[in-house]
Amino acid sequence: MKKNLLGLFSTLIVVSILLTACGSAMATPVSIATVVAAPPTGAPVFTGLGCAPSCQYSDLVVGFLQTGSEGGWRAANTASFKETAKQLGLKLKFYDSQNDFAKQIAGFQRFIQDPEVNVIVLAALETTGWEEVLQQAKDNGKIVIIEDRRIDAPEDLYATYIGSDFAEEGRKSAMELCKLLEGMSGKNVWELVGNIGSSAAKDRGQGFREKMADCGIEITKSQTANWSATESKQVTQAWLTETKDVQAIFAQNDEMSFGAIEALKEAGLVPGVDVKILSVDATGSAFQAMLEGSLNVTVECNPLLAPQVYEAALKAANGEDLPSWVPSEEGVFYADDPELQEIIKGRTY
Ligand code: GYE
Repeated sequence: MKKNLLGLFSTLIVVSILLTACGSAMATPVSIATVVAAPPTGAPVFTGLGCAPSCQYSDLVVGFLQTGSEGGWRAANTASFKETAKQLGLKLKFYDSQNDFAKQIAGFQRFIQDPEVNVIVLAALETTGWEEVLQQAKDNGKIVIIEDRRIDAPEDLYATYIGSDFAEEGRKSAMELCKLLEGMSGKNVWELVGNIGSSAAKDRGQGFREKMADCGIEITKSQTANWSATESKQVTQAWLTETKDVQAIFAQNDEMSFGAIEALKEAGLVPGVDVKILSVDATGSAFQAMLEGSLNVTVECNPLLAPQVYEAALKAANGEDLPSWVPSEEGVFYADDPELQEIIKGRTY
């Protein structure tokens, strides 16, 4: 018996040694990365609010840190949050960061100190600089959700990110410009960039560069115009004084394509014909520009994110686990699409 026990015991030791060896062997190479990326045990980042597991939208007080006003996309995004909050009966505290990063951090800290606020939603002006306030928010039991623009911070400091795959928008943009420039000798492209430091600008540019070589596109000029039609007109005018050897413009948002279109017209060029124009966002104004023929293609970026954000906030409030990223569904639209008029009727922004 004892021998058997001894035999059994030694077998157990061997097995456990083996197990630990396997466990650590398996864990070490793979687990570190994923552990940082997603909670290993499926445990929610936030343990829920006092009303969990039966919190309602009326229990949520959301502090929303918007970037500031930039154009049609931003206006639609802000409206989505304000209107959906009314529909769901949740209290929304809206903070306009006026496109100023320091003001956005200050606004974040204000919501951390606000005893009424239990959810903080962030549309980040910059990708970095958030870890400290995120940790403070977590220590104060505030649920944090990142919307629109991703950030570079450990994912266990926020409940989830809801927004577009900007790199994919950049890849799509390059592939569409390749089609537009087919058969053209030159493939010189000018890039109008969003605000430096934002994930939208970084990732769209990176995605575009991943695909542009497929058809020999060259970016011969690239500069920020801060999502603005006024600035992009000035930038394009300056470039046109240097050269007119451009076959296409990649505008990282609709507004910047409108400024470029104006500059080309004033320089005696026909936008959409002499110079192909592609933008990202697909707001109502972009469809108008396509109807006029001055914009050739627009790659969609969905601004109506509030319903998904509030749904995720309620799940987090009830202690439910959330995926680390909820990407948006998006399309591409063409000026030469015979259905364009019909498509426009169905658009809400
Ligand atoms: O493309 C642009 C806005 O973050 C996706 O910001 C958003 C971008 C959008 O100013 O129009």
